[in-house]
Amino acid sequence: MQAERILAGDVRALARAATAVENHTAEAEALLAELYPRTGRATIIGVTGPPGVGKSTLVDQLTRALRAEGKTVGILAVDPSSPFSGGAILGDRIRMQQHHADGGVFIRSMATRGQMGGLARGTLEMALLLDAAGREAILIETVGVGQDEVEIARLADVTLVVLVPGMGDDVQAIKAGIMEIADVFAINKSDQAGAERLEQELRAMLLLASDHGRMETPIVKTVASEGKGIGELLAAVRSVKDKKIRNSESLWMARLREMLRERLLERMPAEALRDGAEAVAARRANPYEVVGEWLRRWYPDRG
Ligand SMILES: Nc1nc2c(ncn2[C@@H]2O[C@H](COP(=O)(O)OP(=O)(O)O)[C@@H](O)[C@H]2O)c(=O)[nH]1
Ligand SMILES: [Mg+2]
Repeated sequence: MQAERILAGDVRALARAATAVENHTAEAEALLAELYPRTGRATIIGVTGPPGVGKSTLVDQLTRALRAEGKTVGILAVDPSSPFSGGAILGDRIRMQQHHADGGVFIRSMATRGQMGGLARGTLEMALLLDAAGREAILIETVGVGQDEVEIARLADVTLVVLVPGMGDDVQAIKAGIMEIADVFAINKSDQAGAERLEQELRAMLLLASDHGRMETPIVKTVASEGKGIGELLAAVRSVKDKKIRNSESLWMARLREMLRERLLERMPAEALRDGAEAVAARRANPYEVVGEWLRRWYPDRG
């Protein structure tokens, strides 16, 4: 019954479900299982980059542009650094208040509770929920380029990496992480000096990596605080998405494989994992036989 209300776009049912998903409750799992067949329609856009580059401002502007087209939007603000939910994103909350009266914009901030990899999983589940609720675009803002963020970026159909002029060596420092996940670069704060140079540096980097087809990665200059370049940015995101759909059987395969793996590991009895690790550490068993034994125990047909 709750599922029906969510599918019908009921915002209050969605909000309640989002809280359940965030808390990983049993009801949330049952709900997601029921909703799952109705997912796979939303466009998921990841927005990542160092703190202060204007990610939230860009998300806000992209949201306005999408709303102007009549599209419904879900926003997930993910802050791995915040020890308590939403604490560090208070400023964003205030900025986003303008959207609060608009039922077409659903906003959630998420923070890790210290569990490794849990953030990526929680984010995927939240995105699935928003997708089932009929949100046409889901914008996921993440800070920096740590492991969690790379995983979260992989959830997205299109990952937008935001940089600003004057980062200097920072571009070099983060390049390893961003090169593999960036589908589109936004050079935000292009009202400030150095935007041209940053663009040249990026193009040079992309050229070096051109064997991966990265040369075609769009670079769009924006001034998010003034709403400049937003149309071009959205167009670049869409063209990348179309290209990706043509090039891959399903954008969903990788992220679902990851989800299945996590679920499987989670369901494994903790004591089995602990006992196995102890046996291997004490050299009473080798890793191969431990895994072999697990497989025989849980998948007897394949032993
Ligand atoms: N000059 C300038 N400032 C901007 C631009 N975009 C955002 N800002 C400002 O940069 C600051 C950080 O923006 P925010 O969106 O919170 O960055 P985030 O930490 O990446 O989410 C805010 O004060 C914004 O008003 C821009 O294009 N030009
Ligand atoms: Mg932000």
